[in-house]
Amino acid sequence: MCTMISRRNFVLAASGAALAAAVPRRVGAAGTKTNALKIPQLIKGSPAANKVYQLGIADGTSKFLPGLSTPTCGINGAYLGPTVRARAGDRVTMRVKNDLTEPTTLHWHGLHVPARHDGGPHQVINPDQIWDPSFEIRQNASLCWYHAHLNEQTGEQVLRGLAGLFLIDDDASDALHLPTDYGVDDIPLIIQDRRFNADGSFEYLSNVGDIELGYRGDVILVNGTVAPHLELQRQRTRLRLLNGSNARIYSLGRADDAELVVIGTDGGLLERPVRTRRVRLGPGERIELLLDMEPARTVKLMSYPASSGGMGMMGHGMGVDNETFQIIEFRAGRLEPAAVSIPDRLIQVPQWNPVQAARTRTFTLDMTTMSMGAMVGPAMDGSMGINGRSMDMDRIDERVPLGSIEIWKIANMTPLTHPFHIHDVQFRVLDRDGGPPQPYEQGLKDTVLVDPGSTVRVIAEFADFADPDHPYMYHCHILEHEDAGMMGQFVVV
Ligand SMILES: [Cu+2]
Repeated sequence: MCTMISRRNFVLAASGAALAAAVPRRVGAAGTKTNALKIPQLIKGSPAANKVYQLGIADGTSKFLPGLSTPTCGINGAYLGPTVRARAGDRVTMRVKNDLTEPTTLHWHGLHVPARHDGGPHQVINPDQIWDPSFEIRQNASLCWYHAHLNEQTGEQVLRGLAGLFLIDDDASDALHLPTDYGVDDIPLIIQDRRFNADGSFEYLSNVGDIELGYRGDVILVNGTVAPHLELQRQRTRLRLLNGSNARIYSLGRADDAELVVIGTDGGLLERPVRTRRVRLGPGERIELLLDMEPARTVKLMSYPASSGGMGMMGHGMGVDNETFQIIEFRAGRLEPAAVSIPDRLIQVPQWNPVQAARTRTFTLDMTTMSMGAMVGPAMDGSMGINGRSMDMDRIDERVPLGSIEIWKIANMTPLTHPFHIHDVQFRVLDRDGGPPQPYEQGLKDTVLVDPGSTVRVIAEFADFADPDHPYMYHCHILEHEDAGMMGQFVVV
């Protein structure tokens, strides 16, 4: 059973020195023994005009560390959930049963669905209840995901395991003959970091930095596997990565320093493959890679300090995420040849011209205990917010006219990088401090990293679902920040 901790009751009174000391143990490979990567079960829904997916949320027990059991939560299993696979144009019903002893929600992160079906903080599923939203898949082939989104409890429920992948296929993607054989040459990788107590349970909010910096763990899990390896069966493998961590930002690269081949981001494929030595992936973001393997080789996917690899960035602020560690090791099995070469062009990514925008809204991220250049505090109410206000379930912050194209300008005056997520839409990143986004960010996205002192502009069309009564969320995807109030609500009207 998940313990209830109200973020708002957690006293935030840290000095800079206390926070520096609060950065947890360094991520270490726990010995040299590796484990075969677990692959989440794939569910395709009942083969009817309306595909029904059964998702049962329950408590469970997982084994991550030798000789220890960890109380966890999962969907159709002890930890994490199955991969939902659907197709653009499908009508789907998600039949979600809550067998926990506490309320939860399930949000379809990245999906364009009516707000009342979005699974945000207002769509509470009480214990023993079934919630069965039904919607049409109206978007590009992409790797989306689902996770708990209960107000002030998201961090802990996701930490315990309430997350899974949502794969969408479409004709344009199929025509490219990219690898799509799930678990064979199309490999999901949910990257998370966790800390453990001596009894094997997850350690959470034990540390003053857990809220202000966001939770960091010293053990990396991929699909719930500690120190994973995977033996590849094809010369070419598609890797679909989700940063499912509460707060950690990864700067991904190969140990041999060869380039990564990026073909997709949050909301679908890029226009053409991007070759780069580093990909920065914040909480909630996804990336799709193609990995070509040669016989008898090993490829190690690593995370590096943010400022390494010629990224020309300052890092994520406050000295966080500046470690080097392994995520997963790929080994060459008996490799079947790839059918086709990597296409030069992938898809036509929708884009909107800034002159089409009806208006620009500004969202300034606030941490009342921190400001640029100096630590101040203790905070008046220990809260975090956007535009000077903390999340209020009863307040609608923005009203967006149906069908309008808008620019949302996200300004970060805090000393930490924040991943900003908008529900309902897939946006394009226009610019970061007036300069272009990274090449691998130039596709449809729903989450974007905003660095300290930086301003990012995104553009989106708010189509299809007007509803004055049910809001969508926008928020920081550092789950501890979201739970502390760095979230707001908009309605499409
Ligand atoms: Cu944040």
